[in-house]
Amino acid sequence: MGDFVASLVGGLNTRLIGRKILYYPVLASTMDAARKAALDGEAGGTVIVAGEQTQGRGRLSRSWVSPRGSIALSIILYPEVIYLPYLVMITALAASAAIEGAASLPTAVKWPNDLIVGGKKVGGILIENGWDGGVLRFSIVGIGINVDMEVAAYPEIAEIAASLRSGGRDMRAELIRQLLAEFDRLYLMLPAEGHAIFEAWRGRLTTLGKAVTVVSGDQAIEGTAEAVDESGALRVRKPDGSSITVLAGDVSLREK
Ligand code: BT5
Repeated sequence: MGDFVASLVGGLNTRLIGRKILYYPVLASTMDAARKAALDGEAGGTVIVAGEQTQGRGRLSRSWVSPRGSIALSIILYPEVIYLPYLVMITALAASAAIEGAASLPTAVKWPNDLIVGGKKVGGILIENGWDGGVLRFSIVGIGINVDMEVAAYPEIAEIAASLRSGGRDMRAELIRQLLAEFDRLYLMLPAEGHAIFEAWRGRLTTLGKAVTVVSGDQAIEGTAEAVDESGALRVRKPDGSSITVLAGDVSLREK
């Protein structure tokens, strides 16, 4: 797999993201490896890539299926606090552009963090921040994208998930390269271009205007997804005319 990393690094011409790439054939989760590296002072922009994960995770302690062949990576960042809302937007924009570029498939974003191809989830985003009291020490941006995955072999996601097909070529390296290059470009536009990034992200969302169910713990609230704001929060209009605003970390969303 040395070749894999060499091909990734060799083709990258970024200023910050992926200047250093660490590849591990097997990790529990790239999030934990990246967190540990950040605590050890690893350089910002360093990317941890796993060949496979044995304990990949999503938000709210959910698990992430991450077999060999799929993409699992985490980016170590030391952002300003005011950058935080934009990280999920940048990640979604970079990942969807990379899927469109490398797999030639139209890709949508389902609020807050699902990458959708043909109506199904091909990838997800997980952002975890390291706080020391009120001080932000680091952020870890995790991205998983299914490549050559036999979705039917995983009953828990068989209905909702889909996978890209590499068709024999090294789509994974190409996809990662494009993703890191676009992430680099967008991240280095902060903070000045935050609003433009927000608008591009909003334009990619399939969620707005749809009937949705917001699930938070054992509560389910029905309504219409009405708008997102620049903090990344979603406003849902309930049938009685009142509205609620929900944050990405807290809820899952079912689109009708
Ligand atoms: C996510 O969470 O979608 C974020 C996934 C982030 C994964 C990356 S891989 C690299 C890094 N290291 C990690 O350990 N994680 C990150 P969430 O919105 O909570 O969605 C999780 C739900 O997606 C699960 O409960 C399943 O229903 C579904 N799911 C699990 N594995 C999937 C897969 N491979 N493809 C599509 N859906 C999946």
